[in-house]
Amino acid sequence: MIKPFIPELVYIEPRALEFEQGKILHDKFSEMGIEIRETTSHNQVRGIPGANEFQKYKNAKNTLAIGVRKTLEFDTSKPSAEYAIPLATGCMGHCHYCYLQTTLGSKPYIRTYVNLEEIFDQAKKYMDERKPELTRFEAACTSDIVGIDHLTHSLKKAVEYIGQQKYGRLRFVTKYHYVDHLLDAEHNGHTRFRFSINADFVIKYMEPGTSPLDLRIEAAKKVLAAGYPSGFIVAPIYVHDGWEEGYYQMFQKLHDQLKDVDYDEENLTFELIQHRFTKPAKRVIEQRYPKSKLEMNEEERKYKWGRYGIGKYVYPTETQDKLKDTISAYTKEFFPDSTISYFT
Ligand code: 0TT
Ligand code: SF4
Repeated sequence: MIKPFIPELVYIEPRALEFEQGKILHDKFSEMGIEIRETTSHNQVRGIPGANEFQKYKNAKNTLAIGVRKTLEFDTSKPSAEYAIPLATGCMGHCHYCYLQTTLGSKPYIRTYVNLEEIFDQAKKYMDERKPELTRFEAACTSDIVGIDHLTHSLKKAVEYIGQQKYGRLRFVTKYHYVDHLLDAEHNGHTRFRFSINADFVIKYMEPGTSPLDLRIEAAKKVLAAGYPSGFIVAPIYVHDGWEEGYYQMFQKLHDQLKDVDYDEENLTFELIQHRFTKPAKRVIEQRYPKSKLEMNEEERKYKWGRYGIGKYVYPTETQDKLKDTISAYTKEFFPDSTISYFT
């Protein structure tokens, strides 16, 4: 069975020790007997071991850098939220299709930020600008934050901070089941806790290093019981032999496992995201996961212009409609009172 993430190597910026969180993390990892090295900047960690690029990439995913977040301007995060809240960057998972492979470029190591108060103050500014409209913050744009939070508890602090904010909402998504420390957080119903789910084929062949579906659903049950507004992200929706059956079984299983939990289905959300890739991503994926079953054939896709001029390949309109209609119908069949937030 998969174990909670423990880094093999830790880097720390000297400045991080000026923050409470930095000190806590430093002491924790030194007590755990993990090697801690100094780095001048969490953005430029050097010397991650590895005989070749492949080894270096693997080792980077087991390396944690503790630093001070300097860019306090938040990215936007359509369609899931107004802003991306930066608590961490990087992930120990090895999902073949993951967009972090390209967005993090040559820096796939995991970073956690210790200046939480500054980050929360910035969030407050965004909330103040928009009130009385609610402002939603997505904490899972640049990492699987739940997967590392058993070590840092920064997500838990964010949940409790947003719990106090009349005009703020927090959300994140995960493929991990290490949720226990988050169950007693004072969320006040302001955090939407989502789990990423997929057909067996996708999980089996394309999501190494993540928790199996059964454990994600078990964790979702605990989260529902803890009163969190919850949801599921079906992503990436990927066309493969027998996909209709595969996604149907996924919904069937989800329904069977949730049916004895007492929760408000009207407050359950589903987000549907079709598979997409960019040309640069395809090159990186083919290098890092050469045996992957993930097919990225431009001829079978539709090109969609994107931000910063980097377009992505999505499914052709007809396939998109089929995916959207089919998965929406399953959602309605098994969870008739739930809401589908979007298909993208
Ligand atoms: O392949 C990933 C795709 O999934 C992206 O197009 C975003 C999308 N996505 C991911 C989504 O629609 N809903 C989500 O909840 C996400 C998990 C979070 C998210 C990430 C989002 O909603 N919008 C985004 O723009 N991102 C990413 O954050 C993309 C960009 O790299 C970064 C900063 O904006
Ligand atoms: Fe990427 Fe999420 Fe997989 Fe981590 S769990 S590798 S963030 S897709």
